Parts: sequence; C-alpha cells; structure tokens
Amino acid sequence: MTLVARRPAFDSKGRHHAICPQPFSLHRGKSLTLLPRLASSMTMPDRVGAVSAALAHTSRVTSATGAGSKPATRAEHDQMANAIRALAMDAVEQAKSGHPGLPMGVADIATVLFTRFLKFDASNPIWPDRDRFVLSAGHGSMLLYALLYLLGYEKMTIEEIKRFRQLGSLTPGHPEHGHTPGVETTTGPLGQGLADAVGMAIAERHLAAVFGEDVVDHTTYVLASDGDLMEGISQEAIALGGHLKLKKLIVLYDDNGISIDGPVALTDSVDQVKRFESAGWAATRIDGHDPAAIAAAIETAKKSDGPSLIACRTIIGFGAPTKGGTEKSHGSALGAEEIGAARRKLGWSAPPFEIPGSILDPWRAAGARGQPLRLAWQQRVAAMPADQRAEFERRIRGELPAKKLATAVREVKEKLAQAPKEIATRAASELALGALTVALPEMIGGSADLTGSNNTLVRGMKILNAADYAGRFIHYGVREHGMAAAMNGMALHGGIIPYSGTFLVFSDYCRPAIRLAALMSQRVIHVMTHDSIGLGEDGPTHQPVEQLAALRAIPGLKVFRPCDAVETIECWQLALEGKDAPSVLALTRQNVPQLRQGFDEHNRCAAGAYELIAADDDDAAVSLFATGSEVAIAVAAKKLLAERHISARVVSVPCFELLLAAPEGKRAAVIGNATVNVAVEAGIRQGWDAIIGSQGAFVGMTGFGASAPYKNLYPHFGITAEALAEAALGRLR
Ligand SMILES: Cc1ncc(C[n+]2csc(CCOP(=O)(O)OP(=O)(O)O)c2C)c(N)n1
Repeated sequence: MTLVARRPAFDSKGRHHAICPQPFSLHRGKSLTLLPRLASSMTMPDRVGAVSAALAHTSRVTSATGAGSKPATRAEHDQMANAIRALAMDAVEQAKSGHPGLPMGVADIATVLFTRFLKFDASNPIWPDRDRFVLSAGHGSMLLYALLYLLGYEKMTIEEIKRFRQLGSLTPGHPEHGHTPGVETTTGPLGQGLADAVGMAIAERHLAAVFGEDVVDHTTYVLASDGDLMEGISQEAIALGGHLKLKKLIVLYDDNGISIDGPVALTDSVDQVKRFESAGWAATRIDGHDPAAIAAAIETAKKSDGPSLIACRTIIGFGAPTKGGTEKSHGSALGAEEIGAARRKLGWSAPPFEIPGSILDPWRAAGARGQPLRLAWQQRVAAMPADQRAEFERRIRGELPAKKLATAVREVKEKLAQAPKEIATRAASELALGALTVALPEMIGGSADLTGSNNTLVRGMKILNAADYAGRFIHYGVREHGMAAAMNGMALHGGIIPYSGTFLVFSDYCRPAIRLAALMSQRVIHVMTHDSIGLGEDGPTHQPVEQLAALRAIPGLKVFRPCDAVETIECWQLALEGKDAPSVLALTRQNVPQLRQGFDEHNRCAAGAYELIAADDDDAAVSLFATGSEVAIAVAAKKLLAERHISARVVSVPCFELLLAAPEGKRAAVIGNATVNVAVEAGIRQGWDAIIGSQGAFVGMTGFGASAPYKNLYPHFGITAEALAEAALGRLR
C-alpha cells in the first residue's frame, strides 16, 4: 500500500515538495521479528566492545550506537513510526485538543533518532551524560509523550497518554520541564527550545573541557519547526551557536512548509539551509520520510566540526488522507472519520491507545539500549581522582560549596566594614563577583555587549570561546533574548550557574526566557544595570520605569534591588542560594553611599526588607520604604522629618518577593504600624500597595524619563527627600 499526500506540501520557499512519500509496506498478519534486529542497532559485539573500551579507558564511546549500527528494515521502521502517529492521533482526538500534525510528520525522524542515535537510558532520565533532545516546537508535545511511553519511561504510562491535556496529568498541552520526567526543557513559546539547546551545548563543551570527555561527551539534538525558525530569537541562537562552533549541536528542522495560517510561503521566503550556512553551520536538506537519508545525515552531522542543521522535508500530518500536508492537521483533532481513514492508509489496525507487542517490544529495547553506556560512564566517573569526582558530582547536583561561599561573602563584608565604599551597585557587584567567582567555579558570566557597563567580567576571568571552552565569560553579542535562553539551557544542563549582563530596560528583550526560567525553577542570575532615571543622559529609551514592576509580576522570579555595596553582596548570596529560582539584580549606574556600616555577618536582605534605621522613639509616625538608590533619599527624608519633630523609620526593601513570602507575623513586623507609610522608588507604583497599602503615599515615576544628568533628573521628576517628607507630612495633616 502506498501513501501519497493528497495535497501538495511546500517548503519554506513555497516550492512544492520534491519528495515522494515512501511506500508504506504493510505487514498485517505477518509477525515481525523486530526485537533481535533492533536490539542490534548497536550490534552485540559493538556494544560489548564499546563498554569494555570505556571501562578500560582506552577509548571513548562517542555515541550510543551511531556508526556501525544496522538499521531496521523499512517495514520495521514504518510500524514503529506509525505507533507514534497512532498515539498522537488518538490522544488528540480523546482530548479534542492538541496538535497531531507535527508528531505524525516527524515520526520517521524521531524513530531513527531515538532507536539508532540518541544516547539515553529510559530507566534513568537524568543521567548527566545523556544526549539531550529538545522538542523546540513544543506544540507537538504528543511526539515527546508518545516517545516517552514507547521507550518505557516509567512514569509515562498509557493512562497518562489517555489523559493528554487534562488537569494533573504528565501530558500537559506543551512539554514542561520538572513536571514530566524525560522532558529536557519547557517549550511552546516558539524559538525558546532552540536557544535553550545552544546553552545546553555550551554547557556540554565547557564541562567537557573542565572535566574531560571521558565523563562529559554528549550531543544536543533539537527538533525545530518553521515557527521556531521564524522567531527572532532563533537568529540570535543560530548566530551564537555557529560562532562558538558547537559541534555537538544538531538541529533537525521539520521543513513541512506549513504553519497555522497555511503554507509558510504566505509569510516567509528564507532559504534556511543558506541561512544556517552563513552562520557557520553545516547544513543539508533531506527527505524527512526516508530513514536511510535521516540516518546518513545524522552520521555526517556527528562528524562535523561545527553545529549542524538537517532540514528534513516532511509532510505535516503524514498519513491523514485529506488533512495531511495541510494546516488542517496542525492544531486540532482530526476527527473520527479522518483517523479511521489514516489508520487504513497506514495499515494500523490496533485499537486506540493499543500498541501491539511486536512494535512495543523494539521500542522498549531502544529505551534500554543506553543502559550499558550509562553503566560504563558510571565506572569512568568512579575511576576519577577523588577530588575531581567530588567536584564534578557537586556541580552536577547543583550544590554550592557552602563554606567557600560563606567565606567569600564574609571577606567582602569585612572589607566594606573596614573601608566603606561610595560606589555604584554595579561596581559593588563586580567587587562581589571577584570573590564569588573564585569560590564558585561553576559560575559562568557574560554580557550582551555591555561588559564594561555591566561590570560582569572579573579581572582574570578567561573568555569562553571556540578556542577555549574552559573559559568562563561569554561575550553574547547584542543578543539579550538569546543570552537569557542560552542561560536557561546551561542551568537545565546542570553543572553551571549562569549569570548575565545587560541594562535593566532590556529585560523586556529577555522576558520570555526569564518567564520560562521561572516556570522551570532554574537558577539563572541576571545582572541588570542602569536601573532607573539614575542612568542619566542616555534618556527615556534607556531609563527603566515599568520594568521593576513588570519583573516582579513574574511568579517565582526574585528581583533584587540593593541599596549599597553591602546589600549587593548579600543579594548575590541570596540569588546563588536560591537553587530553584531565577533572580534579577537591578543595579545602579551612579554611585550610592554605603548605608550599611559596621560588620554584620547576618544577611539582612534575606528577610526581603528590614529596618535600616529605626525611629528615634518607639512610636514612629512614618515608615519610609525604599529600594536601591532611593534608600539614601529615604534616609535624607527621615532627617528632614526629624527637623519637624516627626519620628520616622527607614525600611530598605531589597526584594519584594522574599518579604511577601515571609510569614505574616514577620512581614507585619517589618512593615510596622506607623500612621503613615511612604515609599520611594524611581519606577512606577504598581506592586507597592502590597507593602504600603492603598492609603500609602508613593514617590516615583508616572511616565517616561528624560535625557539629562541624573542629578537634574531626580528633582525634575520630584524624587527627592523634600518630596518624600512633604508626602508624609501631607498624610499626617
Ligand atoms: C512565540 C510563539 N508565537 C506563537 C505561537 C503559536 N503557534 C503555535 S505553533 C505555531 C506555528 C505553527 O507552524 P510550525 O511552527 O511550522 O509548526 P507545524 O505547523 O509544522 O506544526 C504558532 C504560531 C507560539 N507557540 N509561540
């Protein structure tokens, strides 16, 4: 029986696909001897040889199977791929929601990749030296869920597949890292997965350079769609990946020429192969329904000395007789009639959600294929010198060297106590990083072309580049979005704590990736300087106004705005210790006085807010709340109020999220019960009511800034001690 697409498919140039769908051989009633053949995708002698070689440390196993493995017959392959298609059709149909087109279209690619190349062990989804597979086109989540089920990931039962997109299932609409074992990263917002993968590949090269390829040697594969490649972030990711010559990064592009609105030709005429080539990638175009071509292309890509793109021409919804090849199969249930016809075309006679043993067995065998490699890897790790092994395992666990960190923080604080510094908090951050990056070799810094302004490059820190992956500072180029997503990838990979640098106003350019970092509970730390009108002359385009509030709106993200050098090191410590959350450090361009005098081992910022200066008597009439550079203004306002015989206290609020997460009693104690609450921040009011109440007074910004020296801007916008005191007095009258 031959399956022919009824409607033409188009490539990204709008050309009719040149591929001929391969005939589907049907073996109904014929028993297939799949298990022995597929188990031999790495032949037994190969496997034994590879494992013993690995154990003997004489050679490295560079792929799970790869070269030398015998492909399954075309018939075997087709049935295995059809299992993916059937599960995708059935799950979407049951949910009456979802995207069958992608899984059905890329089933051949996935079958080749997972049964012959991907190094993984379904019984241990977090084995650190596994290959990573990123489904960047997360709307095709049923591809991943079908694979996890077929390969035998314990948690992914057929019941979970049946509960696709239902509350509490392991099969949410889009893949979610930390929710479903086997999902490497949360995807769905197109382009993010591809950029995450660049970070994963950077992490792999870095850790391989530090610990050796005996223990770190894996490939990152990405399945990307037209939508992924249309998103702007993809350009940043591609350019960075090519520049860094990430040879262990392979992108499989589902070149089906279809997106939601119809043919991609409606909106796009980019030649993706040329585009990737121009960015330094090896790029090729193949028939994505030809297993031999897919395997050959992956073999070649694995030998490349840079990243590789394999543009796989496919037919979306492959197998669906009327909707296949069209946008109608992209994002809705196919309907009983179409599914019935697709089953007949594909020769799939099993009832919904049932996979015949003759097909499930080889899939399960593929899921167990990597086990010997994992065990061999464990032996190699066990054979590492004890100190190296302990360090490697510590980093992979994401545990901090607690003593070293505490010592580094204490030393910085002691120095600041002895010789207080009136410096910008960005400079204080550099000071902190000088100590922290020595204590924590897992920290990898960077900047989106603002290195000198962000102060993220510590003296003596080597640059991470294609010539030296052991370096620890990345010049990301003017690519904030790509940087933030690559950082997510590094954190997800494990073994690295990435920190970045850009201006706070450009947090908007990073926002989708920061949101995903929060959703995935990943420790990435964004150093964002020039955090208010205090940056001065660059003017309103560069002066953040709403960004603090907007960042505070992201659930799970910690936004730190330290007021001086001491708070800066404390906030750094908190960001590092927050293992499961991203952080932003909003730092000043301009100098600020050191308000925290004397040595205090206790991290006062840990409470989120604390009384920096108590009232002169027990009965404060006014509580003055402030963050960052405006804390000094609050301190000055307290003095002005004292001259008017009004007692006021000053509360520094370096982190809203920590304060608001504190138990009620503690929070109430910090907020206090003064007659009047007044807050000052050179940003908008939004969010402050949770602290000062809706009756509280707020001094800040209500519109955009202006271009002028900052000392003129503060009075111009009325953000002064006088205005603060006046606001308090006005409420007291
Ligand atoms: C950033 C972002 N914008 C929009 C969407 C909504 N969306 C989901 S899939 C898709 C495009 C589908 O085309 P393609 O990527 O080629 O996937 P295919 O149709 O081949 O499955 C869009 C616009 C999204 N998921 N992410």
